[in-house]
Amino acid sequence: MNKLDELKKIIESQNDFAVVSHTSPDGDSMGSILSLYNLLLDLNKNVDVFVEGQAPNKFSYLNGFSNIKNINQSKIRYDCLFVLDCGDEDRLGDCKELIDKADIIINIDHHITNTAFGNINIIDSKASSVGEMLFELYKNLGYNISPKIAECLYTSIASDTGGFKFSNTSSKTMRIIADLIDIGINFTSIYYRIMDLKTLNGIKLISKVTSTLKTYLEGKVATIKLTKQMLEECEATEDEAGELVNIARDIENVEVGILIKEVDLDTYKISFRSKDYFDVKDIALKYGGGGHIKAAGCTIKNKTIDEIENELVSEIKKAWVKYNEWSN
Ligand SMILES: [Mn+2]
Repeated sequence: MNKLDELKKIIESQNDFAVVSHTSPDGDSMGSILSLYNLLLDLNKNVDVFVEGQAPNKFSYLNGFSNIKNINQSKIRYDCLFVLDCGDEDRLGDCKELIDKADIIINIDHHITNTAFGNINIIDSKASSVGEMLFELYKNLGYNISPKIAECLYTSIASDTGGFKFSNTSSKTMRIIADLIDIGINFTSIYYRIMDLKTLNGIKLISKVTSTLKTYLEGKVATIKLTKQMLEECEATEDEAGELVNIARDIENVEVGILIKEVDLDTYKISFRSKDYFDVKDIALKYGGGGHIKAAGCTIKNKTIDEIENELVSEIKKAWVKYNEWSN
């Protein structure tokens, strides 16, 4: 039996389902789990959907959001557990105990590092998002994608593609989006909520962080800083402000943007972003971090915030000799 038939048989023959994703769920996690929650309800199944801690309020417009449970509200046993957008069992946090409570584990993910921990593993590292995979899966299984489900899937795909601008956005992604729009969803409102809407405290935090802006190397490098005190003063969490490091990168003529974030006493997390060509991964690697050419990060301890800033700028200056751009 192929995986699709096996999956269909499980969905049709079993009754008690649980659905979960990784800790600190993002838009893809939230959209994926709630799409499947709504689908299983449409199929008249019993289904519990779980998030560790508080589900991010940003996604409260999704149908089923208010029915999300914490692990202490789970049943003793489930016939089947769906784990979505989660590379390994440890990323489930305290929801990991669901693994032992379910007879069948179905693992659906797009992380290349997925450990295939399920009884059935559907993994596609080329998919932009789990939302994109689920759209195809629901279609191939012959299930109806209601507007409620379509809103969830749109949320997943728009989130993981950064609003359809990351390189994981394929023509297939956009065809799926076209189909979701045809189902009849308020995509402008959803897009706005995911990409642009911020809390007042988030904006206050952006204002504080932006006031620390400095530029170096003829304006090609920009740094900004985030301290614990700023978070306390604004009563904001970092994600209420969006991707802060992008503020530095997105300045005209800046090639490298750096965010230096205080996480603990004498411990700082550094995020690097480059715009066109500078390999920031090389800088992060020097400090035991890693990442990609245009997005990388590392942690630096036992130095002051100013020492870190000066050191990073001089490392970047040294590395820059390999780019002809600098001699212009
Ligand atoms: Mn994802």
